Amino acid sequence: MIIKNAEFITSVANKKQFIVPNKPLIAICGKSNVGKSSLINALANRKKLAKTSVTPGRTRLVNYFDFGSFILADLPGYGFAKVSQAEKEKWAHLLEDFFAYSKLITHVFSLVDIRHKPTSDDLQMINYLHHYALPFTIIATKADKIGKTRIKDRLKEIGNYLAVGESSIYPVSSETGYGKDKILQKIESVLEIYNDEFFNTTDEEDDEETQE
Ligand SMILES: Nc1nc2c(ncn2[C@@H]2O[C@H](COP(=O)(O)OP(=O)(O)O)[C@@H](O)[C@H]2O)c(=O)[nH]1
Ligand SMILES: [Mg+2]
Repeated sequence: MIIKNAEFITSVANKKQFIVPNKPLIAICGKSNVGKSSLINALANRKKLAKTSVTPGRTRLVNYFDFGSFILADLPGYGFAKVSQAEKEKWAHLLEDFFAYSKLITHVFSLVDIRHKPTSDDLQMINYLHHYALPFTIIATKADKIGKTRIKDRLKEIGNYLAVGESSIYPVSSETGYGKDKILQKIESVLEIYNDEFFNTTDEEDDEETQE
């Protein structure tokens, strides 16, 4: 899959502004500074589509990007220590609101730093995803920061901690492009499932649901 002409759509600050997508929507979540914006830029082959930052914790908005055959939503990063409690709660609410509209979300990429043990916030995020029955994939970022021979061990540890199979964690480096192909393949399969479901939904099935 080749991405051409990815474009910024809009930034929103509350649930009233969430966009109702007419195509698959993939959300990207993870703590501040884990590399969400960098991954979006890497996937889009653009340097400055999503603003990356050296000062973490600045994005408290949901940023939407049009990738042609799907939409990417860059979610506000969590777990940034140096903000007030009130500010943290605002972010938490925005995230909760976002996931509560789970019907609008086709898939979630949940990012963790490959170098570190996932935080309790990361674990809570995975629990949210389970709670809302959202299909998700764990992506381990900044793979260039460790030796290639260490990648497998790191995935194993992260997988153990988050209770997901290590083979379903995707290592990536937005810096070198390592692992990007696998993520694009994953996106392709997510889009296929979406389209299959879309075309297989008949009126008959809808009727059955409303009678239950
Ligand atoms: N070496 C390396 N640095 C990265 C990678 N991804 C992100 N970074 C750096 O990590 C910092 C935070 O990245 P950003 O994408 O803004 O994180 P976000 O807060 O999750 O959106 C920036 O300084 C990036 O340059 C990566 O794959 N490799
Ligand atoms: Mg960002």
